[in-house]
Amino acid sequence: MPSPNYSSVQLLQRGELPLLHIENAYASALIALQGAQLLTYTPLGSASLLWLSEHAEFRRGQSMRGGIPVCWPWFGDVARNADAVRQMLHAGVITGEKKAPAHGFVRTADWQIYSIAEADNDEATEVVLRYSTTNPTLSLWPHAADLQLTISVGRKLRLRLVTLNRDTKPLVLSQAFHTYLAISDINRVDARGLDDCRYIDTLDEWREHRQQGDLRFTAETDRIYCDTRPQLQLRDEGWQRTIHLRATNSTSAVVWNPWIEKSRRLSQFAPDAWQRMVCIETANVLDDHLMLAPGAAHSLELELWSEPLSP
Ligand code: TA6
Repeated sequence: MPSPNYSSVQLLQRGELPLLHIENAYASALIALQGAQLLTYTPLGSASLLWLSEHAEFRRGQSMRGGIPVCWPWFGDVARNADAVRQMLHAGVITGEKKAPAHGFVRTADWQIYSIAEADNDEATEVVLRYSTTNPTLSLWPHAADLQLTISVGRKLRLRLVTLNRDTKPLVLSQAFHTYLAISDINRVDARGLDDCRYIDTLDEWREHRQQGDLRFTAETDRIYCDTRPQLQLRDEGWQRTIHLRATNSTSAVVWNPWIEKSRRLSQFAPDAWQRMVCIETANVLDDHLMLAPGAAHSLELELWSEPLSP
């Protein structure tokens, strides 16, 4: 792997994993090459926008809890994905002979550095990572596709995940940026921009509901919002900031907080960590899954930034 010789990028190792550390005039970030997983994003003079578990383990073959894991080519439990998404898996998975990992297989795969660029005016550092479906993942999902994740670190954070169908038949898949946001206190935040959206409550036997107003967190929350608007916000009274998420080519989003009981069952997760994080995961899941013709490409994009609360 080329050792990057850029002033704002350093290659380092943590535990078993190679990481890229980015530091420029506007922000710093940490990216694990495994899973192309962004772990931290900290604008200059601000607290990190992303939450990373203090118990995160940097081990091969295991996603770290936090940052922005990439879920692809299915979301969560594969059995809960659209039929057309599930039918893309190897027959052994459908019959139960083979186990399919939650959230697909690319978040624990080795991605390659394709390019690193520093904007002339030091506005942003852009890292492009690539992954191509090859063995052993073909044994789970026997299709040819290339993934390219572009991560731009500057005043704002920008992610662009391009899927190219390199196969001779259509691809059907679900995907998500599983974004863990850092917050002051779960009792002092609310999610906005979801008003009047229908959502599936995975904790209420996947029944459909409709969001009334802003979403405050008072218990375990695990909801899949449909027909979402491009702009979502997480308002944080405690840290006097609003985190903005702008999604492109995505009209579904998952909102998750494990609360007390589930936190006790989660790996890499302190018992009280539920008070300091919320996931808002912009996605293409359920009816919003992708159908890509041979040779076609799709770009899932996310822009993330924070602003002080308006007085
Ligand atoms: O964020 C939605 C979700 O599917 C939750 O149900 C929970 O399982 C979470 O993802 C974490 O998944 P992970 O496999 O990373 O532990």
